[in-house]
Amino acid sequence: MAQFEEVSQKSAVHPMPVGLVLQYGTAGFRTNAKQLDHVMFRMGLLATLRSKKTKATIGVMVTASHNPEEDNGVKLVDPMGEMVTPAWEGYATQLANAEQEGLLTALKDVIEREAISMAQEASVFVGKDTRPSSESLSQAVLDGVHALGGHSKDYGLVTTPQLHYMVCCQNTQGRYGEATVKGYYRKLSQAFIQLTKNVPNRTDDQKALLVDGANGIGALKVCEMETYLKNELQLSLFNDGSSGKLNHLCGADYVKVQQRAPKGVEMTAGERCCSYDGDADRIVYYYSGSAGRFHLLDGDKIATLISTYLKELLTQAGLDLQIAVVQTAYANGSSTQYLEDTMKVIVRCTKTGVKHLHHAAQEFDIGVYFEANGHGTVLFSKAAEEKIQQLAQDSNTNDERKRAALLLQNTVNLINQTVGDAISDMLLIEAVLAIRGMTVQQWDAIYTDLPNRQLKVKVADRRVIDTTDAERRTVSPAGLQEAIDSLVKKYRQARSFVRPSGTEDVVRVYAEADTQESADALAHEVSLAVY
Ligand code: NG1
Ligand code: ZN
Repeated sequence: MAQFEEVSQKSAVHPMPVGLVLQYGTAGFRTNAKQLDHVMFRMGLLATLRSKKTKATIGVMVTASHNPEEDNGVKLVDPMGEMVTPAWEGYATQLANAEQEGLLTALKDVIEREAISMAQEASVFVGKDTRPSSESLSQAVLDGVHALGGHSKDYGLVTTPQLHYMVCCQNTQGRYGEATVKGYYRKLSQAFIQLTKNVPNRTDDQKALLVDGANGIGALKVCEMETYLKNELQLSLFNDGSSGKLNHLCGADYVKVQQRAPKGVEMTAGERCCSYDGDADRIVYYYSGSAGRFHLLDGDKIATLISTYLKELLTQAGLDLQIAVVQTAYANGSSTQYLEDTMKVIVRCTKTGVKHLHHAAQEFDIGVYFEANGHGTVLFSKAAEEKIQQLAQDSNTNDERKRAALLLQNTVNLINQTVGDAISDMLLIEAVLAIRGMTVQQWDAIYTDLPNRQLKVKVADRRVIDTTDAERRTVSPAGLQEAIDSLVKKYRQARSFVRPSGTEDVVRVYAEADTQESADALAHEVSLAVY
C-alpha cells in the first residue's frame, strides 16, 4: 500500500536512537529534546489514526511545560479538547518504542485493534512552545501526519490550552468559539469586559497586575491579548523571553516549589503578582507582605476563591446546581477543611494528574478542579449551562437574580473548560477579585495554609511503592504505611503520604503539620522510612 511505503521512507529520516525506551506518562512524553525526533514523527502518525478513528480533529502539542529549556515533549489532544484517552496512551508508548523495522507492524496493530478505516479523512492541529527545539520537532509531527495522508493545520506558537481550545472549537462546529487565536482573544476578553464593566470605582491600582511569563509562550500570548482588554487590566510583564532562559529561576513551578518570588519581578508590598509555567497551563499568585514576607496563593487558594464566588452567584440566582471541588492529596489540609466545613461544598480527592481531576469534575453540575501547583479549571455540565442561559434571558426574572445569571453566563464564557489555562484563569481571578471588591490579602486570609514540606527520594525502583485511596495510603511495601502512621501520630494536625512520581524517577514525600519545624521533621522521618 502506497500509504505505508511513505511511512517507511519517512521514518528512516526520523530514526530511533538505539536502546531508548520512553513512556507516555501523566504529561505525555518528556525528555531531552535530542531524543525526541522519532517520537514526534510517530505521534504525527498516531494522531492521524486517532483522527480517523474518532472522525474528528486531533491536537498535538509540542512542549515540555516547566522542564528546562533543553527538554521537550509531546501531548495528544482528543476531540473535545481533553487529554487523549488511556488506551491510546498505551499505543503511544508502543509506537514510540517500536524498533525501526517493527514500526509498520506496530502501526498496523493499532489499525487492526481499533478497526480503523484507512479511507477515512484525517485532520490534525499542531502547536508548539518557544523552545529552540520545538521548531524542528513540530515539523517531525507534521511529517508523520502527511506520511499517512492526513490534513494538518500548524498553529505555530500557541499555549497548550490555546491548542486544546482550537481542537474543541473545530469539533463543535464553532459552538464553543472560533478556532483561531484571535477568536480565543475575542471570546475571553469580551467576557472579561462584561464581567468587570459594572464594577464601580475600579482604581488603576486594582487594575494593575504583575505577570511573570516564565520566558515562555504565555508571555508572548498575553502580550498579543492585551489590546483586546481595553485597559480593563493593566499588565506589567516580566520574564517576557527577551533575555532570560525559559523557566530558569522563574515561572509557576519555580515559585511554588521554592516558595519565593521569581527572578526579575520587582514587587512592592501588597501588589498582586502571578506566574505562568512554560506552556501557560498553570498559574500561581503571590504578594509580598508588609514585613517583606512572601505569600503564595496556589491552586488550592484559587479553587477556594472561584468556588466561593460561584456558590454565592448560584444562591443569588436561585439556581439549584450542585457544585464540587476536586483536589489531590497535595491539597493543603486547611483548604479541604475550609471547603467542607465552612463553605459546605462537596470535595473529592483523586490521584495526581489533571486527567483524573478533569474526569471527576465532569460528574457534577459545576466541577472546580485545581492541583495545588496551579493547574486547573471549572467544568459546567450541559444542563447547568442551559439553566444559566435560560435565566439570563428570562425577562420575568427580578434584578438580583438576573444580575447573578448574567455574571454566571459571562463567567462560563471566560473559562477555558478544555484544560487548565493560565491566561483564562488569570482573567477569571482578576474578575472575581474586582466583583467581590477583594484585595489579594483578603483573598489570602480566607484560610491559613498549614505549614508543609515536599521532598524527593531517590530509590532503586520506585515502582515497589503501590498506593490506594487516591494515593493517600500505601499498600506496599509491607509495613510502610504503618511506619508512616506512627510517625504522623507524633505531630499535631499532621498528615503525610508518599507516592512514586509519574514524571520523574523519584518517590515524592509530602508532610504537613501545625508548625514548619514539625512539617520538615515529619517529611524527613517519612523519607527515611521509604529507603
Ligand atoms: P508527578 O511527578 O507524578 O508528581 C507532577 C506534578 C503533578 C502534575 C504532573 C504533570 C506535583 C506534586 N506533581 O506529577 O501535579 O502536574 O507533574 O505535569 O506537583
Ligand atoms: Zn504546563
